[in-house]
Amino acid sequence: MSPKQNHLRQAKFVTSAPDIRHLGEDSGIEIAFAGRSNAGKSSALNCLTEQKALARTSKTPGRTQLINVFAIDEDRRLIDLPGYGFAQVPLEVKKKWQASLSEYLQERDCLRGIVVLMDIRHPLKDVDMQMIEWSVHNRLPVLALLTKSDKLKSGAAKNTVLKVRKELAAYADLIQVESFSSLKKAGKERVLNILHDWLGIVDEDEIEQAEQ
Ligand SMILES: Nc1nc2c(ncn2[C@@H]2O[C@H](COP(=O)(O)OP(=O)(O)OP(=O)(O)O)[C@@H](O)[C@H]2O)c(=O)[nH]1
Ligand SMILES: [Mg+2]
Repeated sequence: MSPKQNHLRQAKFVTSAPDIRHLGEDSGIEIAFAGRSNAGKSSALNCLTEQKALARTSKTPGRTQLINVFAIDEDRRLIDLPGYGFAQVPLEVKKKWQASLSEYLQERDCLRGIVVLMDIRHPLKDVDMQMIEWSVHNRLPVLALLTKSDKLKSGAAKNTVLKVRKELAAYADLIQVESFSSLKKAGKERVLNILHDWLGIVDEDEIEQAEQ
């Protein structure tokens, strides 16, 4: 069932942090969007929050080099993480942002789930597997989101989803796999359901029913 109200629409930009010391208090709930550069993280955030330019998107990989924080309300935040695994960036810059990324993942207690975004045409690269295995190791739920599904015919896209599910079957208790297109808004409802669930947002209707 889809959430009647998309609470992500309330998301507002809070800050761009170079490292976790510049983030706000480690309380409430955070959901992080991670993935290789150019995977479509910022585009997905804009699509899911129904805001055209909340997160900056770019044709140039490596655009998001800071930890961008978007608040939904006082207790809930979405985090746009710097893209990983992009080679054509000066080594010093790359090292610095990989360090802030791994620090965020290791130390942020309020992190409740990670969306690992992968271009549906190139899923499960080594760096993606590292991210997924790290999350599973830390018992953190993962949504493996196969982005830019509009680039494949629907049969091919479905096959890729099935293939990726099969490859990640060992971690099925913690991992969900979905296809997604920011361009076509495909898969949006399913993703919103998962994120509302992680954020602990329950439909008011459901609460009423439970109380009766
Ligand atoms: N066709 C298509 N293109 C997309 C989709 N999502 C993103 N793109 C394009 O892919 C490119 C990268 O998108 P971004 O959202 O900036 O990617 P990112 O993961 O935030 O990249 P970094 O910030 O560099 O890590 C842009 O040119 C987007 O327009 C999609 O669903 N379909
Ligand atoms: Mg980005």
